[in-house]
Amino acid sequence: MNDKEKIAEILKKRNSFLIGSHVNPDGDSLGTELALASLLKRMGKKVAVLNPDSLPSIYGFLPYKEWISSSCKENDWEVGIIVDSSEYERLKKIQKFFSSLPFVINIDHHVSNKKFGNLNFLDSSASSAGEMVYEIFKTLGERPTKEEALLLYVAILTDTNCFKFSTTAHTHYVVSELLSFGLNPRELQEKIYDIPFLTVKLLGLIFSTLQISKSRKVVWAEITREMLESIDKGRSGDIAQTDVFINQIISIKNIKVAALFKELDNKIKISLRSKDSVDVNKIAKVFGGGGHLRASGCLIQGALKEVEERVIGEIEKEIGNKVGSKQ
Ligand SMILES: [Mn+2]
Repeated sequence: MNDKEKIAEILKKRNSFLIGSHVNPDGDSLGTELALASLLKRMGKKVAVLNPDSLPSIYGFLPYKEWISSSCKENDWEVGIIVDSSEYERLKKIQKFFSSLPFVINIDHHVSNKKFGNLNFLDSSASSAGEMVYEIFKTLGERPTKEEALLLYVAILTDTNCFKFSTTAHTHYVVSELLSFGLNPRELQEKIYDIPFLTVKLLGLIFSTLQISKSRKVVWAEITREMLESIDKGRSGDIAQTDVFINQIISIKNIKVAALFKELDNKIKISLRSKDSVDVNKIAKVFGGGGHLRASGCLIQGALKEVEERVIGEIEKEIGNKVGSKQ
């Protein structure tokens, strides 16, 4: 029996399941855990879903989101199922609800998974945990409902950033099956990726500050307080979704690193993204920040122009070192 067949047997035989996932929930963790919870409820099982953090507002349209909570009174669950989490510690404050359970299933697609479960169903070639859970539906011979298909589609859509990353022929095969259950892909993409009018206006101002370094490998842009005030009249402050801007400028052809400098009260918030192998986590660490290899950030005290000069200098130095070390 392979891992998904073993999981299918456990889902059939056991009666109560506690499902959970990582901090900062995303489309994959939410879609996967809710689809699995819905399937188990249809099979007549007792199910609860736990997340350490609350639901981001863009996922407010997901069916069954009201099932998610951040703690539970009972501790007599027969099986714990943890999805989309490379290590136990990613569960933060809900970890304690799983550590006392007699059996834990770990379903994940991260290369770095620590195999913390009693049963580990791992596939680093899968685009998302959602793609893997669809395999469990198939193994059980269960056709997803329209709501379950929507949840699994959202999981795959968001983890591949609209099918740009980690997408294989198998991913498209699963998506084509999910769409056949009556989903409207354009409507779902709009709900997740369309941005508010004021954000687009601000994007216009930010683009006008775009600069490129001498090496033509680094691009950067600014969000000043003045811009935010002129667009938003100080109303919400919520329009500067940094991810939207930085994801736009990292898509510029032939560059390696993108930086966005946002003016706060007496500090500058810097977001960094990279393509190829430049480690922006290392650069952020120089300034007391951190994050991931290709996405990280830091906070620096000082005036905008002076901070820009220091950070861009450090990025150019890191790119220079990389080129040097290859020779
Ligand atoms: Mn994922």
